[in-house]
Amino acid sequence: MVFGQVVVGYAGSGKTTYVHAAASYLRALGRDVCVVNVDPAAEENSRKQQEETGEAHARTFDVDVRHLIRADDAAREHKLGPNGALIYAADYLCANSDWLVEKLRPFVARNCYFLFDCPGQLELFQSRDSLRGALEAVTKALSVRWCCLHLTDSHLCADGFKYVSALLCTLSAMLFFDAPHVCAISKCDLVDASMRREMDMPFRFYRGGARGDLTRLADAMEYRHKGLRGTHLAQLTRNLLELADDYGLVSFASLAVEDTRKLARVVALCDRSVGYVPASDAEGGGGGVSAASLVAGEDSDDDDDDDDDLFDDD
Ligand SMILES: Nc1nc2c(ncn2[C@@H]2O[C@H](COP(=O)(O)OP(=O)(O)O)[C@@H](O)[C@H]2O)c(=O)[nH]1
Ligand SMILES: [Mg+2]
Repeated sequence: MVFGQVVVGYAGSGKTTYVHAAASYLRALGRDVCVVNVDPAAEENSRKQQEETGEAHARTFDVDVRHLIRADDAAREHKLGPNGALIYAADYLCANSDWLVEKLRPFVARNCYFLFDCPGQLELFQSRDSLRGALEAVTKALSVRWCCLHLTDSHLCADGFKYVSALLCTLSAMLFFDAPHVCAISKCDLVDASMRREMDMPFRFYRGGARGDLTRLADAMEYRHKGLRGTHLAQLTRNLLELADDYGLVSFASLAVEDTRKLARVVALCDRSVGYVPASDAEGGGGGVSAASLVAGEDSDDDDDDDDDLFDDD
């Protein structure tokens, strides 16, 4: 049995940045990692990112589905638009999932921990003939135990409606990924005073997700958006928040890739969700950080956003 994370979330939520940061962190702890790109359209993204950030090199993957099929090639060959090409490429990957299985097999033999960087288009996972089918084939052939790490960009918390739709997106991923789920709000380092002022509730509330009374957000939105109260939209928003609350499914860890403590906690939550005990923990600590102790920290205290306390007092 080998273990891994399937990292999903909207485009731009920080998946690619996270998988590389997590891989560096895990390798520094002495864990063998295999980073897999499952996005046939990823090159365009990484080129764009290189231009934006001035990075010298595109980030590399140990296994890359673009060596099997690239969305831009599919677009050229079959005269498809960007969305059609992506769907074609995902279906092609599913039909040729043996290719992926064979590419991953040597890493399974090394007992690697897998980090799958997925496309932002979650609809590619809704059909069994698409990326979901490819993942199922890998799981079956190689006995991988996954958790699904779902990233939600922190800026979505600054708009109640966007937060509600992000919650729904997270819940919908839970429906079609038959695996334990870990949810994190990414880019928490960008939550500054001005973003907090835009939020209807203290930032901690959004991270707490279903652990708080989510309908308090509906109250706050109705207070802020004059004219919302009594409308169908207000009722729908409230009902959706109640639904998320009732099922108690969603709560978010906080993530900022440059913050090793936050990164380590997310990794530790993923480990715990699949029952993975890193060798360093099993042997009583070793040189690494104990996943169990980090998760215990997460459970016992929201201490990783000290300034939230200041904000709450405002
Ligand atoms: N400030 C900050 N920026 C981040 C973080 N994670 C990702 N980003 C930036 O968010 C943008 C989108 O990230 P990317 O990993 O390409 O998102 P993806 O489309 O989900 O793979 C890039 O410009 C990243 O540098 C983070 O933790 N903090
Ligand atoms: Mg990406």
